[in-house]
Amino acid sequence: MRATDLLKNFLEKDISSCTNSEIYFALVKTIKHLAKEKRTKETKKKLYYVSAEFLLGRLLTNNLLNLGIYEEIEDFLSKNGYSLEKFEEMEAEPSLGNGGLGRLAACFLDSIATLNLCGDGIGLCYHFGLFKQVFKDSKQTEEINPWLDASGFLEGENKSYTVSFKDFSVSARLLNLDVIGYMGGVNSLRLFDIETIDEGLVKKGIDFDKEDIKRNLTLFLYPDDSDDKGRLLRVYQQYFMVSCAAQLILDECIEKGCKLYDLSDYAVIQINDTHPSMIIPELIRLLMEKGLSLDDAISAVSKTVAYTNHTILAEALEKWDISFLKEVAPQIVPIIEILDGRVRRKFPDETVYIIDKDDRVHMANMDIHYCFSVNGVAALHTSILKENELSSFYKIYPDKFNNKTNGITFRRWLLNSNKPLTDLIKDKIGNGFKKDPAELKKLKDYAKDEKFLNRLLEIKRESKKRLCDYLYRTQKIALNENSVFDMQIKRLHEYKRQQLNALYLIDKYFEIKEGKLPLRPITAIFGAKAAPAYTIAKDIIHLILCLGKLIEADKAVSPHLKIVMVENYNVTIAEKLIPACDISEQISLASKEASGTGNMKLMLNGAITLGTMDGANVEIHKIVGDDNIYIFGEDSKTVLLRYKQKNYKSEDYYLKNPALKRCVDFITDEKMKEIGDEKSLTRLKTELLKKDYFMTFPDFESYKETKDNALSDYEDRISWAEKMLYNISGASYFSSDRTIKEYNEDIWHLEERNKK
Ligand code: 26Q
Repeated sequence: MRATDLLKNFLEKDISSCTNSEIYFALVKTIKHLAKEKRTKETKKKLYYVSAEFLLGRLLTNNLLNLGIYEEIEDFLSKNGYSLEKFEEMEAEPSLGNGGLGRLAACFLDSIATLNLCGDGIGLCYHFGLFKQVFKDSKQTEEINPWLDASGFLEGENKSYTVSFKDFSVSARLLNLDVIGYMGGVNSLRLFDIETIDEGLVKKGIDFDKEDIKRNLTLFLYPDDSDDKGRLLRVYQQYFMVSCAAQLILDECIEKGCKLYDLSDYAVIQINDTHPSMIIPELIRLLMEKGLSLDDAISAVSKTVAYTNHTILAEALEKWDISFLKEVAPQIVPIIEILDGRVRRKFPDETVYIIDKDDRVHMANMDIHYCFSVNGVAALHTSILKENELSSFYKIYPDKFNNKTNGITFRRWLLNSNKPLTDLIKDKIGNGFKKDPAELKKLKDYAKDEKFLNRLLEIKRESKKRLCDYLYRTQKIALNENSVFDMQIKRLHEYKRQQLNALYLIDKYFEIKEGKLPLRPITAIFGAKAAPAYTIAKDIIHLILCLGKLIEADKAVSPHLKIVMVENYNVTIAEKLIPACDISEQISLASKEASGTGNMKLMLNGAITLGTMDGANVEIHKIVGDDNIYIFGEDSKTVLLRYKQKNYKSEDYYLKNPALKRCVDFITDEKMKEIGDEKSLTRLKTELLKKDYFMTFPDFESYKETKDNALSDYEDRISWAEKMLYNISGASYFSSDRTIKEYNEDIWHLEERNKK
């Protein structure tokens, strides 16, 4: 049956007498029906991608596109006087992720299904997910973000598991979400919840009783982990997730005829960072319960689980006090002790122990010893893991280590979010790139085609105009569409150095005051949430919002410079921002950003990167070449050496460089204190002067010079368009289809599924 006929059936009456909500839910039903029809038999071996986060974004239009019925439905609706956009906007974005790691998991699910591989995601169904960011008095405040009722895509399943904690147990409820590949297969995202959840537990903002585990377990994603109660709750969540996952995986494998010692013939489990690490002892425990010997259980699990590392920040590597694990799930503690004992007997080097001398369990260490694959997420990141952070492990297990440079799905980040650019590309090189991203390279043939380059510029202009309308309509933010759009959109963290960008903008403010006007007005756009307990990150948000206000009110400066921070940056807003970006800020301290994926989305949409030699920027640089990217700052070797020498003093740079000093001092200038909170601004300034752990100051000069070069190059519109073209075509490498093919060839070894 055609999609429109199905839709009409689900509407049950003539569309003209339906409410918007009836139409929305009929659309959802149509999608679910078609997904069910498309499902085919599973292959013997299946991938389970276990992750505490899946940052999916809205599903409606992406699903229509992937099913190949977008145009048909759009046509039908418009003939009846509706725009599809209206229904798109009714969907609440699932709130199941923080940032890069969660979004990567979502891109991977899309590519796995598109490539017709059999692989499900497993995670948790957080009712309020990540908080909603609301600005009050130029500060971030946090509110709950309910999304479940307004989605419609989740379906309850008739499966339930029991998870036992030390003093009590909970019943798990399984929810299913169809993952529909682009002209490909259909898989599932399986999300676990508890039966006894109580949304009423949430008091003011995002406060709730952190000790009432039976009622709070799946309320929030990563509850505040700045105190022990929050940390303990996080361990409860993790154990709940992996215990459900392990039970589900074993059930499915047994159903297919698995005898358990041959588990790795039926399952491969990719764990997304260390958050699901407890799946290793939990699976060993369950296999032994089902009759396997300890040795056989350890061997079966070690052949099945693979680990991806997403960070080299020491503070983000999870270590849990063994007392926490004893409090939550004492049944896995003896197994962890056995695993650690085996390591200790084999290796003299204390740094590779799982349990350290302070009785803390190093989750990554357990993963590396007992997984068959360990991968980093960009070439530089993987080599830093091998040579620095994890070098003692690399010596022991050189063959386990491999790199899988991240990627993004072009369906969401080009086909769906930038239709005019998609059409232009299609006109030039045909439709092939939609299934085979390598075909994007063909665009290079048009590097000297002025007509094509002008069209690229025109599309960028139109996207900027659309963004202006959207931001005005939704957030009352008014932008000058003829200015340069410079964007830094990512989680707020000191290592990402939003503060460096802010210092540049203060410098620009001074220049304008002195009469040195930019060639064209500049709009600096930020989008970022800070972790609720991360004080300095919130201070940086405060600084940016105050600067924005100060400049807005200064009539001499405001025609030339505007600073805005969009509220509650999420996937939905990213899809509007990215097509409109001219300059993509990727300015992390070299060695600290594992990969970055926003950098890939922005280049794919014709933004030019201004960045350090960090994460995947290094590979972007290699692909597009010096002329098509703006690289500045110290490289990772210099930075790592400085950390080793422990002799960095930010104050030296401040005292040596009057321009820098003037910008830093301005943070607590009288004008700023009039607008902002003196305590917060002073704290931030002191942090920079006395610590600056992420070394903002040494890169200030080269950042300023390089950014000013980019702004001046921008004025040669045709040569800028050529840079855009090289970025769009070079982005082909960063398709998550390429990444997933590599995972499959090197780690998973899944066969393709039969197609319908
Ligand atoms: C750990 C312990 C306690 C509480 C929270 C956490 C925690 C939570 C989230 C640790 C890490 C995360 C998220 C990390 C993340 O998003 N990493 C990003 O992963 C991307 C995908 O690989 C990379 O592109 C980014 O460079 C990396 O920062």
